[in-house]
Amino acid sequence: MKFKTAIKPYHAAAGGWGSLEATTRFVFDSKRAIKNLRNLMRMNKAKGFDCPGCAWGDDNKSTFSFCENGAKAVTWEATRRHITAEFFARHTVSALRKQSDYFLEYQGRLTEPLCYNPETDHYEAITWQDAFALVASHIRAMDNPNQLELYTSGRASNEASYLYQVFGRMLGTNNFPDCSNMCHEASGSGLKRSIGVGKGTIRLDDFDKANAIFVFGQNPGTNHPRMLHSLRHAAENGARIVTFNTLRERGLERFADPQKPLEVVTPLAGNISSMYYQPNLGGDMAAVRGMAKALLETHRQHLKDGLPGIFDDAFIRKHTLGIEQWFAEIDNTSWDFITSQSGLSEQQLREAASIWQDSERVICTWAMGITQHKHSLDSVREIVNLQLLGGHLGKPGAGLCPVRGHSNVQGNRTMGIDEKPPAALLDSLAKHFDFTPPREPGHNTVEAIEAMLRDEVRVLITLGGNLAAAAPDSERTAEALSRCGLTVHISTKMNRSHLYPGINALILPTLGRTEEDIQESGRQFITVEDSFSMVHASEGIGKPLAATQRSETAIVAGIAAATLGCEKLDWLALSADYNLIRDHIAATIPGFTDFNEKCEEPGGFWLGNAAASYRFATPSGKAEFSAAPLPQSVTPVDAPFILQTLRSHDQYNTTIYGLDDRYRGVYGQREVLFMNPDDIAALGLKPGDDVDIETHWNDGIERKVTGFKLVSYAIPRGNLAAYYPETNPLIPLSSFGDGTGTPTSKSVPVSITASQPHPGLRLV
Ligand SMILES: Nc1nc2c(c(=O)[nH]1)N[C@H]1C(S)=C(S)[C@@H](COP(=O)(O)OP(=O)(O)OC[C@H]3O[C@@H](n4cnc5c(=O)[nH]c(N)nc54)[C@H](O)[C@@H]3O)O[C@H]1N2
Ligand SMILES: Nc1nc2c(c(=O)[nH]1)N[C@H]1C(S)=C(S)[C@@H](COP(=O)(O)OP(=O)(O)OC[C@H]3O[C@@H](n4cnc5c(=O)[nH]c(N)nc54)[C@H](O)[C@@H]3O)O[C@H]1N2
Ligand SMILES: [Mo]
Repeated sequence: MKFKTAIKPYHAAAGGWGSLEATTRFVFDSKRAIKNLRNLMRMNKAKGFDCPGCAWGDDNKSTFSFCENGAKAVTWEATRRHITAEFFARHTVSALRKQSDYFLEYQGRLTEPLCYNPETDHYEAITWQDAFALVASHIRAMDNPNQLELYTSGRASNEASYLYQVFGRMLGTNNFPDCSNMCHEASGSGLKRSIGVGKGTIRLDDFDKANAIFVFGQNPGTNHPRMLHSLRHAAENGARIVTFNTLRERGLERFADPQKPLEVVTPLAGNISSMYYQPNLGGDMAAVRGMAKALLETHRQHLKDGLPGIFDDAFIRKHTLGIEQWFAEIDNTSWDFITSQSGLSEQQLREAASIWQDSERVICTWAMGITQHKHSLDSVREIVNLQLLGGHLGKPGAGLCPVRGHSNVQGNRTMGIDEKPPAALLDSLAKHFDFTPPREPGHNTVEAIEAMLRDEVRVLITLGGNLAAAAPDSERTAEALSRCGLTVHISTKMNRSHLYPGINALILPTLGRTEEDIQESGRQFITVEDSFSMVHASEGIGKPLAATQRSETAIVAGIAAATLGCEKLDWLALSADYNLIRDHIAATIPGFTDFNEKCEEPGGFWLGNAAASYRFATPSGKAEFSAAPLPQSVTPVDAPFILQTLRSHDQYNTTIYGLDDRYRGVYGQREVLFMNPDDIAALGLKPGDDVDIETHWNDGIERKVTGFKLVSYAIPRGNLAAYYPETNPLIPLSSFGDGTGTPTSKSVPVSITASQPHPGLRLV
C-alpha cells in the first residue's frame, strides 16, 4: 500500500465540512454503504447499539447522533471484508509480522476459530468444540490458578465480563489485567482515595449548568468528538472553558457543529476555549498547585481585610479532612518550582485561578494527559483538592469528570474485572455462588507481562484488545506473549498479538456490538455503562458474516463449561439467555436490583454516585485532601526531551483506520515527531528531516525507533509528541505510575539524533 504524504496545517474549525466529508468518504468506501448508514442512524438510539467508539454519554435528544470517529468505528467493524483459514494457509505468521498494523486489520473480520501449528508456522482451522477442549486441557494442567492471566479490553459487554470474572475466581485467581491498567487507573485509584468512589461525579446535563469547565490533558476533537457539542453548548451558555494541553489541539479551539449546515459554510463556528494554557508534559499537578496557591493568598487577604473567605467553608468543615496539611504543603511549594515544573507563568496561573474563583459551578474533566505519568495518582488528587475547596461536588453543574476511553471500560470494572477486588464484591460472589474466591490481589497488565517473561504463565486469554501493540516495551511484550503455554485471543479482527503465539495458540472470532446476537432463547441484547454511570441496553442489528462467529458471552461460557463443567453453574444455560446472567448481576453487584426490568427504560438508568450525595467511602468517612508534594522531577531519569505518545485522528488505539491526522495537518504517514521550531533549529535540523528517538533509562537496555519525520508544531520547548503504538518500543516496562502501575506513556525521557542516511542511499 502506498500513501501520499504531506504536512499541511489545518486552519478550519474542528467538525464542520471536514468532519462530514471524512465521515461520508469512510462510509461510502465501505462495501455496504447503505446498511452502514442505517447503522449510523440507529447508533445510540434506544433500540440500536451503543457506539463502540468512546464512553461519552448520550443525551437522547437529537435524532441523528453520531460523530465522525464513531462512524469510523462502526464501519470498520461492519465491513464485509473478511478472512478465513485459507488466508492463513497462504501466509506464515512470521511473514505477517512484517506487515503494518494497518494492513493486519484491513484484511477484515475473522470468521472461523484458528489454531496455531508451530511446525508449519501457520494458523489452521479448528472446531469450536476442539478449541474449548484445548483451553480446558491447558488450564487443568496448571499447578496453580495464578498461572492463568485473563486480560480484558474495555469493549466487552457487562454480561461477558461478569461471566469472565466469575469463571476466573471460581478457578481461584484474581489475575485480571485490563486496558484500564494502562488508561484511567489513576482516576479510579485517586478518586477512590480522595472521595471513596472511583468514578466521575457528574451527569451529562451538568455541562449545561456549569460556569467554568477546566479540561486537562485531553483531546476531545478526536477522541470524544461528542464532548465538543457539550463544550460548545456550555460556551454558548456563557461558561468559560479553560484548557490545559501541551499541544495546540484544533478541537479545543474552534468547533463547527456538522449537524448545523449554516455553521460549516459561514464563520459561525463556535470558539471553545476561553483560555488555552500549554503546560509542560507532567506539569498539571504543578499548575493546579499554582492555582491553589494564588487562591489561598486571596483567601487569606480577604480574611485579613475582614471580608468573607473565598472557599466553601461549610462544605469543607462538614465533609472534608486534611485541608490544613494541604495548605502547609502549598506554603512549602515555591512559585519558582511551580512555574518551572508547569512551564506556565505565575500570571497565567493567577488568571486561571481567578476564573475558578469567579465561577459558582466548576467542572474539571481529564484524560490521558493526566493519567499516564509517574505522579498521576497525585495529579488526580490535586484536581480533586481544588474542587473540594469550592465545594464543587454534588451540586448541579459542578464536579469531577474523568472522561473514559473504551466504550464499556467503566462497566467492566463495575462487573468485577479488577485485579484488586474489593472485599465486598468477593463476599457477595462467595455467598451467591457458594464458593471461596481468592483473596490475594492478582496481576495488573505490567505485572502480567512480567510474569510471562518469568515463564510463570501457562495460559493467557484476552477478551478483546491487542496487548502486543498496546502494552509498553514492544519487544519485551512480544517475547512475553511467546513464552505463554497457550495464548487465546477472542477478537473481531487480526492484530499484532495474534502474531506472537504462545507454544500453542488460538484465535476465536467474535461478533461485534453492531451485530445481531441470536442464542437458543432468541435475540439477545447486552448492556454497557458510560462515563456518567448510565447503564443501558445495546442491541446489534447487522447480520453476522459467518455462522462460525460466536458472541463474546457464548465464547466465555464455552470455555468455562469445558473447563469447570456445568454442575455448579450452568454456563451454557446462561449464554442461551442473557437475562439469566443479568439476574446474577442483580443479585451480586450494588445498584443493579431489578436489572432486567431497568433495561427497558429508554436511555438506561443511572447507577448513582455516593460522593455526589456526600457519602464518602474513605477510611475517615470524609472527602480527604491529599497533601502530596510535587514530584522532584517528572521523570526519574534526565534526558534532553520528554516525549508523549498519543492518538492520531484516524486510529482507534492500536487499530489504524488511515494514515491522516487532519487537525494536526499530517497526511499519509504516522512516523512523525512533533517538535517546537526553536528546538528543531537548536538541533541544527529542519522540518521534514528524519530523526531517531532513543529512550534514556536505567536498565542498560537500548530502546530506539528510527526514521521519524520532524514536524514543526506549537508545543513548548523540551516537549515532544509522536503516535502510539509506533513509539511503544520506547516505553520501558519498568516505567509506570506510582500507586497505579500505568505505563508512563505521556512522559518518556528521550534524546533525538539525525537519522543516518540509509546505506543504500549514501553518496560516494
Ligand atoms: N477516535 C478515537 N477515540 C478514542 C480513542 C481512539 O484511539 N480513537 N481511544 C479511546 C481511549 S481507550 C481513550 S483512553 C481516550 C483517550 O483520549 P485522550 O486522552 O484525549 O487521548 P490521547 O490521544 O492520548 O491524548 C492526550 C491529550 O492530552 C494532551 N497531553 C498529553 N500529556 C499531557 C500533559 O502532561 N499535560 C497536559 N495538560 N496535556 C497533555 C495531548 O496533547 C493530547 O491532546 O479516547 C478514547 N476514544
Ligand atoms: N504508548 C501508548 N500506549 C498506550 C496508550 C497510549 O496513550 N500510549 N493508551 C493506552 C490505553 S488508554 C488503552 S485503553 C490501551 C488499549 O489497549 P487494548 O484495549 O488492548 O487495545 P485496542 O487497540 O483497543 O484493541 C483492538 C483490538 O480489539 C479487538 N476488538 C475490537 N472490537 C472488539 C469487540 O467488540 N470484541 C472483541 N472481543 N474484540 C474486539 C480487535 O481484534 C482489535 O484488534 O492502550 C494503552 N497503550
Ligand atoms: Mo484507554
